[in-house]
Amino acid sequence: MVKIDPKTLNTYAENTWCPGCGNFGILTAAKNAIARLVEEGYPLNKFTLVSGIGCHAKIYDYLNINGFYSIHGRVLPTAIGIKLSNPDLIVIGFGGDGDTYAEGTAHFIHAARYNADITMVVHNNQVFALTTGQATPTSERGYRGKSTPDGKWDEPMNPILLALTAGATFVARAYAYDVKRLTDIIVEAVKHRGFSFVDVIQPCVTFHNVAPYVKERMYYLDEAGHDPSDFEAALRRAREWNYNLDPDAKIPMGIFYKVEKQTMEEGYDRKVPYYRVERNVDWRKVIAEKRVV
Ligand SMILES: Cc1ncc(C[n+]2csc(CCOP(=O)(O)OP(=O)(O)O)c2C)c(N)n1
Ligand code: SF4
Ligand SMILES: [Mg+2]
Repeated sequence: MVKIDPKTLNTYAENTWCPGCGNFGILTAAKNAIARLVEEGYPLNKFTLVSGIGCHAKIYDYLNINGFYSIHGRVLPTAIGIKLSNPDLIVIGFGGDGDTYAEGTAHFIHAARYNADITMVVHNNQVFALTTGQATPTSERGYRGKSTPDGKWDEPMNPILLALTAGATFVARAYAYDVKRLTDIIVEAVKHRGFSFVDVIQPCVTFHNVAPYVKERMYYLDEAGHDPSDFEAALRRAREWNYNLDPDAKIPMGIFYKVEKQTMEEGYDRKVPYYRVERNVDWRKVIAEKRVV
Protein backbone atom coordinates (compact mmCIF):
# COMPACT_ATOMS: atom_id res chain seq x y z
CA MET A 1 0.00 0.00 0.00
CA VAL A 2 1.34 3.44 -0.95
CA LYS A 3 0.59 6.26 1.46
CA ILE A 4 1.09 9.83 0.34
CA ASP A 5 0.65 13.11 2.14
CA PRO A 6 -1.72 15.37 0.11
CA LYS A 7 0.96 18.08 0.54
CA THR A 8 3.20 16.17 -1.87
CA LEU A 9 0.67 17.16 -4.55
CA ASN A 10 1.52 20.83 -4.02
CA THR A 11 3.50 22.66 -6.69
CA TYR A 12 5.86 25.62 -6.51
CA ALA A 13 3.58 27.87 -8.57
CA GLU A 14 2.53 31.10 -6.88
CA ASN A 15 -1.20 30.97 -6.17
CA THR A 16 -3.03 33.99 -7.63
CA TRP A 17 -6.61 33.14 -6.62
CA CYS A 18 -8.26 35.88 -4.50
CA PRO A 19 -8.02 35.19 -0.75
CA GLY A 20 -11.13 33.28 0.32
CA CYS A 21 -11.97 32.02 -3.19
CA GLY A 22 -13.96 28.76 -3.27
CA ASN A 23 -11.36 27.32 -5.64
CA PHE A 24 -9.07 26.70 -2.63
CA GLY A 25 -11.62 24.24 -1.22
CA ILE A 26 -11.81 22.37 -4.52
CA LEU A 27 -8.01 22.16 -4.76
CA THR A 28 -7.71 20.84 -1.19
CA ALA A 29 -10.48 18.30 -1.77
CA ALA A 30 -8.88 17.14 -5.03
CA LYS A 31 -5.53 16.60 -3.28
CA ASN A 32 -7.17 14.76 -0.37
CA ALA A 33 -9.20 12.59 -2.75
CA ILE A 34 -6.19 11.64 -4.88
CA ALA A 35 -4.12 10.82 -1.77
CA ARG A 36 -6.93 8.60 -0.47
CA LEU A 37 -7.34 6.85 -3.83
CA VAL A 38 -3.57 6.25 -4.08
CA GLU A 39 -3.69 4.68 -0.64
CA GLU A 40 -6.43 2.38 -1.98
CA GLY A 41 -4.19 1.25 -4.83
CA TYR A 42 -4.91 3.69 -7.65
CA PRO A 43 -1.51 4.49 -9.21
CA LEU A 44 -0.53 8.12 -8.79
CA ASN A 45 1.16 8.23 -12.20
CA LYS A 46 -2.15 7.33 -13.92
CA PHE A 47 -4.01 10.42 -12.66
CA THR A 48 -4.41 12.98 -15.42
CA LEU A 49 -6.16 16.30 -15.10
CA VAL A 50 -7.61 18.38 -17.90
CA SER A 51 -8.48 22.01 -17.28
CA GLY A 52 -10.30 24.64 -19.30
CA ILE A 53 -9.49 28.35 -19.25
CA GLY A 54 -10.62 30.57 -16.40
CA CYS A 55 -9.84 31.10 -12.72
CA HIS A 56 -10.70 27.42 -12.07
CA ALA A 57 -8.19 26.30 -14.70
CA LYS A 58 -5.26 27.51 -12.62
CA ILE A 59 -5.74 24.26 -10.70
CA TYR A 60 -3.49 22.85 -13.43
CA ASP A 61 -0.63 24.91 -11.97
CA TYR A 62 -1.36 24.00 -8.37
CA LEU A 63 -1.98 20.25 -8.48
CA ASN A 64 1.07 18.11 -9.03
CA ILE A 65 -0.24 15.37 -11.32
CA ASN A 66 -0.01 14.81 -15.07
CA GLY A 67 -2.24 17.16 -16.98
CA PHE A 68 -3.29 19.07 -20.04
CA TYR A 69 -4.16 22.79 -19.84
CA SER A 70 -6.75 22.78 -22.58
CA ILE A 71 -8.84 25.59 -24.05
CA HIS A 72 -12.04 27.28 -22.93
CA GLY A 73 -15.03 25.01 -23.44
CA ARG A 74 -13.01 21.98 -24.54
CA VAL A 75 -12.21 20.10 -21.35
CA LEU A 76 -14.46 17.19 -22.23
CA PRO A 77 -13.35 16.42 -25.81
CA THR A 78 -9.75 16.63 -24.59
CA ALA A 79 -10.47 14.34 -21.65
CA ILE A 80 -12.33 11.86 -23.87
CA GLY A 81 -9.47 11.82 -26.39
CA ILE A 82 -6.96 11.11 -23.62
CA LYS A 83 -9.13 8.34 -22.21
CA LEU A 84 -9.72 6.69 -25.57
CA SER A 85 -6.07 6.60 -26.48
CA ASN A 86 -4.89 5.59 -23.00
CA PRO A 87 -7.79 3.82 -21.30
CA ASP A 88 -5.68 2.98 -18.26
CA LEU A 89 -5.43 6.65 -17.27
CA ILE A 90 -7.67 8.07 -14.54
CA VAL A 91 -8.90 11.25 -16.19
CA ILE A 92 -10.39 14.12 -14.17
CA GLY A 93 -11.65 17.26 -15.91
CA PHE A 94 -11.81 20.55 -14.02
CA GLY A 95 -14.00 23.05 -15.86
CA GLY A 96 -15.72 26.33 -15.17
CA ASP A 97 -19.46 26.92 -15.47
CA GLY A 98 -18.74 29.22 -18.41
CA ASP A 99 -16.49 26.55 -19.86
CA THR A 100 -18.85 23.62 -19.43
CA TYR A 101 -22.35 25.11 -19.59
CA ALA A 102 -21.80 27.78 -22.28
CA GLU A 103 -19.12 27.14 -24.91
CA GLY A 104 -18.85 23.45 -23.94
CA THR A 105 -22.55 22.54 -23.59
CA ALA A 106 -22.67 20.14 -26.53
CA HIS A 107 -19.59 18.31 -25.26
CA PHE A 108 -21.20 18.02 -21.83
CA ILE A 109 -24.38 16.46 -23.21
CA HIS A 110 -22.54 13.99 -25.41
CA ALA A 111 -19.97 12.99 -22.77
CA ALA A 112 -22.89 12.13 -20.51
CA ARG A 113 -24.69 10.27 -23.31
CA TYR A 114 -21.54 8.29 -24.25
CA ASN A 115 -20.97 7.46 -20.57
CA ALA A 116 -17.28 8.17 -21.02
CA ASP A 117 -15.40 6.75 -18.03
CA ILE A 118 -14.05 10.07 -16.78
CA THR A 119 -14.79 12.45 -13.93
CA MET A 120 -15.89 16.03 -14.56
CA VAL A 121 -15.67 18.55 -11.72
CA VAL A 122 -17.29 21.90 -12.53
CA HIS A 123 -16.26 24.94 -10.49
CA ASN A 124 -19.68 26.58 -10.71
CA ASN A 125 -19.31 30.18 -9.50
CA GLN A 126 -22.18 31.30 -11.74
CA VAL A 127 -19.97 33.85 -13.54
CA PHE A 128 -17.20 34.17 -16.09
CA ALA A 129 -14.79 35.16 -13.32
CA LEU A 130 -11.42 35.45 -15.06
CA THR A 131 -12.92 37.89 -17.58
CA THR A 132 -14.31 39.91 -14.63
CA GLY A 133 -17.77 38.70 -13.82
CA GLN A 134 -19.98 38.45 -16.90
CA ALA A 135 -23.16 36.34 -16.65
CA THR A 136 -23.01 32.63 -17.52
CA PRO A 137 -25.89 30.22 -18.16
CA THR A 138 -26.08 29.44 -14.42
CA SER A 139 -26.12 33.07 -13.20
CA GLU A 140 -29.43 33.81 -11.54
CA ARG A 141 -32.10 35.95 -13.16
CA GLY A 142 -31.42 39.58 -12.25
CA TYR A 143 -27.62 39.12 -11.91
CA ARG A 144 -25.85 42.41 -12.66
CA GLY A 145 -22.44 42.13 -14.29
CA LYS A 146 -20.56 43.87 -17.08
CA SER A 147 -22.54 42.05 -19.79
CA THR A 148 -25.87 42.46 -17.97
CA PRO A 149 -25.78 45.94 -16.34
CA ASP A 150 -29.59 46.02 -16.13
CA GLY A 151 -29.82 42.51 -14.70
CA LYS A 152 -29.86 39.14 -16.46
CA TRP A 153 -33.33 38.50 -17.88
CA ASP A 154 -33.18 34.77 -18.64
CA GLU A 155 -33.75 31.73 -16.45
CA PRO A 156 -30.59 29.88 -15.42
CA MET A 157 -29.69 26.46 -16.75
CA ASN A 158 -30.04 23.55 -14.32
CA PRO A 159 -26.93 21.42 -14.99
CA ILE A 160 -27.97 18.64 -12.59
CA LEU A 161 -31.22 18.15 -14.50
CA LEU A 162 -29.40 18.41 -17.82
CA ALA A 163 -26.82 15.77 -16.82
CA LEU A 164 -29.53 13.38 -15.64
CA THR A 165 -31.58 13.69 -18.80
CA ALA A 166 -28.49 13.47 -21.02
CA GLY A 167 -27.60 10.07 -19.51
CA ALA A 168 -24.86 10.74 -16.95
CA THR A 169 -24.44 7.73 -14.69
CA PHE A 170 -23.08 9.60 -11.64
CA VAL A 171 -24.53 13.01 -10.83
CA ALA A 172 -23.62 14.99 -7.71
CA ARG A 173 -23.58 18.48 -6.29
CA ALA A 174 -21.11 19.67 -3.66
CA TYR A 175 -20.10 22.87 -1.91
CA ALA A 176 -16.53 24.16 -2.26
CA TYR A 177 -16.22 25.19 1.40
CA ASP A 178 -17.37 21.76 2.63
CA VAL A 179 -14.03 20.12 1.89
CA LYS A 180 -14.76 16.89 3.73
CA ARG A 181 -17.94 16.11 1.80
CA LEU A 182 -16.41 17.30 -1.47
CA THR A 183 -13.42 14.98 -0.91
CA ASP A 184 -15.77 12.02 -0.35
CA ILE A 185 -17.73 12.86 -3.50
CA ILE A 186 -14.61 13.17 -5.68
CA VAL A 187 -13.42 9.79 -4.37
CA GLU A 188 -16.80 8.22 -5.22
CA ALA A 189 -16.86 9.95 -8.62
CA VAL A 190 -13.44 8.58 -9.60
CA LYS A 191 -14.35 5.09 -8.41
CA HIS A 192 -17.54 5.14 -10.47
CA ARG A 193 -17.23 3.37 -13.82
CA GLY A 194 -18.72 5.80 -16.32
CA PHE A 195 -19.33 9.54 -16.66
CA SER A 196 -19.16 11.09 -13.20
CA PHE A 197 -20.32 14.66 -12.97
CA VAL A 198 -19.80 16.84 -9.89
CA ASP A 199 -21.23 20.36 -9.95
CA VAL A 200 -19.45 22.30 -7.20
CA ILE A 201 -21.02 25.51 -5.98
CA GLN A 202 -17.90 27.65 -5.75
CA PRO A 203 -18.34 31.10 -4.23
CA CYS A 204 -16.40 33.75 -6.16
CA VAL A 205 -15.74 36.26 -3.40
CA THR A 206 -14.97 38.99 -5.92
CA PHE A 207 -17.87 38.77 -8.40
CA HIS A 208 -20.52 36.38 -7.08
CA ASN A 209 -20.38 35.51 -3.41
CA VAL A 210 -23.25 33.10 -2.78
CA ALA A 211 -21.68 31.66 0.38
CA PRO A 212 -24.16 33.12 2.92
CA TYR A 213 -27.14 32.20 0.71
CA VAL A 214 -25.95 28.64 0.09
CA LYS A 215 -24.82 27.87 3.63
CA GLU A 216 -28.23 28.75 5.01
CA ARG A 217 -30.20 26.64 2.53
CA MET A 218 -28.23 23.50 1.76
CA TYR A 219 -29.11 20.04 3.05
CA TYR A 220 -27.59 16.60 2.42
CA LEU A 221 -29.41 14.04 0.31
CA ASP A 222 -28.00 11.06 2.23
CA GLU A 223 -29.39 12.49 5.48
CA ALA A 224 -32.78 13.09 3.83
CA GLY A 225 -33.34 9.46 2.86
CA HIS A 226 -32.70 9.96 -0.86
CA ASP A 227 -32.09 6.74 -2.84
CA PRO A 228 -29.44 7.51 -5.52
CA SER A 229 -30.50 4.49 -7.60
CA ASP A 230 -33.98 6.01 -8.13
CA PHE A 231 -33.92 8.07 -11.32
CA GLU A 232 -37.37 9.64 -10.83
CA ALA A 233 -36.45 10.69 -7.28
CA ALA A 234 -33.21 12.18 -8.63
CA LEU A 235 -35.19 14.25 -11.15
CA ARG A 236 -37.49 15.52 -8.40
CA ARG A 237 -34.53 16.48 -6.18
CA ALA A 238 -32.78 18.16 -9.13
CA ARG A 239 -35.79 20.41 -9.63
CA GLU A 240 -35.87 21.60 -6.02
CA TRP A 241 -33.32 24.33 -6.80
CA ASN A 242 -32.63 25.80 -10.21
CA TYR A 243 -29.68 28.15 -9.46
CA ASN A 244 -31.94 31.16 -9.10
CA LEU A 245 -31.28 32.66 -5.69
CA ASP A 246 -34.83 31.90 -4.65
CA PRO A 247 -35.15 32.84 -0.95
CA ASP A 248 -37.48 29.93 -0.21
CA ALA A 249 -35.48 27.17 -1.88
CA LYS A 250 -33.59 24.41 -0.12
CA ILE A 251 -30.44 23.22 -1.91
CA PRO A 252 -29.89 19.45 -2.07
CA MET A 253 -26.23 18.41 -1.86
CA GLY A 254 -24.62 15.03 -2.45
CA ILE A 255 -25.18 12.20 -4.91
CA PHE A 256 -28.43 12.55 -6.87
CA TYR A 257 -28.01 9.51 -9.08
CA LYS A 258 -25.67 6.59 -9.62
CA VAL A 259 -26.13 3.65 -12.00
CA GLU A 260 -23.93 1.12 -13.86
CA LYS A 261 -24.18 1.10 -17.67
CA GLN A 262 -21.98 0.30 -20.64
CA THR A 263 -19.17 2.85 -20.85
CA MET A 264 -17.90 4.60 -23.96
CA GLU A 265 -14.68 2.55 -23.80
CA GLU A 266 -16.59 -0.74 -23.68
CA GLY A 267 -18.71 0.34 -26.62
CA TYR A 268 -15.63 1.20 -28.64
CA ASP A 269 -13.90 -2.03 -27.71
CA ARG A 270 -16.80 -4.05 -29.05
CA LYS A 271 -17.30 -2.13 -32.31
CA VAL A 272 -13.82 -0.89 -33.13
CA PRO A 273 -11.30 -3.33 -31.67
CA TYR A 274 -8.24 -1.47 -32.98
CA TYR A 275 -9.12 2.05 -31.96
CA ARG A 276 -6.24 2.41 -29.55
CA VAL A 277 -3.20 4.24 -30.83
CA GLU A 278 0.14 2.49 -30.79
CA ARG A 279 1.93 2.62 -27.43
CA ASN A 280 5.48 3.90 -27.02
CA VAL A 281 5.36 5.67 -30.34
CA ASP A 282 8.61 7.18 -31.58
CA TRP A 283 7.16 10.32 -33.10
CA ARG A 284 10.35 11.28 -34.99
CA LYS A 285 10.22 7.91 -36.76
CA VAL A 286 6.50 8.18 -37.43
CA ILE A 287 6.91 11.63 -38.97
CA ALA A 288 9.94 10.58 -41.05
CA GLU A 289 8.09 7.57 -42.40
CA LYS A 290 4.92 9.62 -42.99
CA ARG A 291 3.00 6.90 -41.15
CA VAL A 292 -0.49 7.37 -39.76
CA VAL A 293 -1.03 5.87 -36.31
C1 LIG B 1 -12.30 29.73 -26.98
C2 LIG B 1 -12.30 30.84 -25.97
N1 LIG B 1 -13.45 31.52 -25.75
C3 LIG B 1 -13.48 32.52 -24.84
C4 LIG B 1 -12.35 32.83 -24.14
C5 LIG B 1 -12.36 33.97 -23.15
N2 LIG B 1 -12.42 33.52 -21.78
C6 LIG B 1 -11.30 33.24 -21.09
S1 LIG B 1 -11.60 32.88 -19.48
C7 LIG B 1 -13.23 33.09 -19.73
C8 LIG B 1 -14.18 32.97 -18.57
C9 LIG B 1 -14.13 31.66 -17.91
O1 LIG B 1 -15.30 31.47 -17.15
P1 LIG B 1 -15.53 30.11 -16.43
O2 LIG B 1 -15.34 29.00 -17.38
O3 LIG B 1 -16.83 30.16 -15.72
O4 LIG B 1 -14.30 30.05 -15.43
P2 LIG B 1 -14.01 30.95 -14.12
O5 LIG B 1 -13.07 32.03 -14.56
O6 LIG B 1 -15.31 31.46 -13.62
O7 LIG B 1 -13.38 29.98 -13.20
C10 LIG B 1 -13.54 33.42 -21.05
C11 LIG B 1 -14.88 33.68 -21.59
C12 LIG B 1 -11.17 32.07 -24.39
N3 LIG B 1 -10.04 32.29 -23.72
N4 LIG B 1 -11.18 31.09 -25.30
S1 SF4 C 1 -12.18 36.28 -9.39
FE1 SF4 C 1 -13.54 34.92 -8.23
S2 SF4 C 1 -13.16 32.85 -9.03
FE2 SF4 C 1 -11.46 34.16 -9.68
S3 SF4 C 1 -9.87 33.85 -8.11
FE3 SF4 C 1 -11.07 35.67 -7.53
S4 SF4 C 1 -12.68 34.89 -6.16
FE4 SF4 C 1 -11.84 33.14 -7.26
MG1 LIG D 1 -17.21 30.57 -13.73
